[in-house]
Amino acid sequence: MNYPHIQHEDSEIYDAIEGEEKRQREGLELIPSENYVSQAVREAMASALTNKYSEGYPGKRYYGGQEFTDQVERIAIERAKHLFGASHANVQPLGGANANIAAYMALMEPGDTVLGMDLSHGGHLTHGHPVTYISKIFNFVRYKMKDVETGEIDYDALRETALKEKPKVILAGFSAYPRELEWQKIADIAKEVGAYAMADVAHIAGLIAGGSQKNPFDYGFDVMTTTTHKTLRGPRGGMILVNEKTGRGMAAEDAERAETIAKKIDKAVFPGLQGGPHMHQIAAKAIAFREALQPSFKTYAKQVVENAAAMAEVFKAHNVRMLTGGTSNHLILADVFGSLEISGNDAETLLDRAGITLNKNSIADDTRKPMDPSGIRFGTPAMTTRGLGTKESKEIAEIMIEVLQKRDDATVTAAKEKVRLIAEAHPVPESFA
Ligand code: DSN
Repeated sequence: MNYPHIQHEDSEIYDAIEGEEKRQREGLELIPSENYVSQAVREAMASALTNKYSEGYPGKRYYGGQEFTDQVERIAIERAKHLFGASHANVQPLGGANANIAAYMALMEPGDTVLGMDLSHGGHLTHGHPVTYISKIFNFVRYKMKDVETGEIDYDALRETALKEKPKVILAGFSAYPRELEWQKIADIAKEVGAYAMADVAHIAGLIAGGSQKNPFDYGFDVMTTTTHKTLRGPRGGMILVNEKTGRGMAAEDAERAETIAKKIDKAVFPGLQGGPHMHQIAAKAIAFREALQPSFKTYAKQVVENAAAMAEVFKAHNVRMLTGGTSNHLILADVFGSLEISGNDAETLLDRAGITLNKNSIADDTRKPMDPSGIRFGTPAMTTRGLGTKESKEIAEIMIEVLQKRDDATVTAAKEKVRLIAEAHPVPESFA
């Protein structure tokens, strides 16, 4: 993309943007929550829609001049519903955190309880980490994995906790869990204790949309929250979806229940939590949803999972411990401190020097500090967008292991050149239409 006006008017920012463009072009992006969007998505983000205030919802706004913004938001809503089989979509959340907070506000009163995944077992900050304000408003209790070597969730303990704590919401979702959840078991427990079943699918939304992972709505979940910029490959943003086919009662009762939830969610997003929606971002979401509705997105989602499995194979062959023993989705959590005697932070820095970007990550019940934990987390959504397949995935995993084992300058320099050649041979595509 060219930025002639920025270049002419603000060279400091221009240099930083150019630097980032080059970094993304020449390196390999393995942060599992990142991706490359199409030029069409980027054009929408830079469009005149950024100038507009549109508080409210299509047909019911607090400002004039909404002819085109209404059109954009209605299209985004319809595509989102279609993509996930939802009865309602709110496409206004500015990010995943906002989507989660708005969903909590819609489904609960202050002081109510949420039963969610333990944060050190793959949950997310917005699932009630003590550093967040939301943790002071709602009461968060936890479930965990039964066995960190297989990733199996302790569903019996989950049920017992649900019976004891009587949560208003059972939250299923994660930002560092490499396996698929048993959605049905969680939905059944929610039904048994009269809780809402909420899934935070931020990491796997694209895999669900592409048919490579199960859709929680097919198992009776009430609400899904997600970001739009991870595997879904859209602009940075969030979204909340509602399901009317929960099977909790007769179809008409379920539809009424879903409608009530939908109204509460819309109110919670605006005016409850946010002001004017970012209409340029909503247009970009609509474009990404259209891209995800194409048959080629199914191929993409399948390849993301196959590439992650190929990388896990290499790590396994080198006896590097992976939490849950491997992966069934797009990400891998490796215990590099336990297996290679290098901390997560040092591994991140070393691989950065070799042109491979990933993130340090705590592992389950980590005894090390979050800024220098035992693990690294990496994944395949962005590299798969570049057209890399299982052969290159294995090659990259081998490069990573060699760098982490040897750590000397010559190895890092040689790795960086290999990475540059792989990246050069697989430029980021401009279009997925
Ligand atoms: N920061 C995101 C991630 O990397 O998973 C979650 O919000």
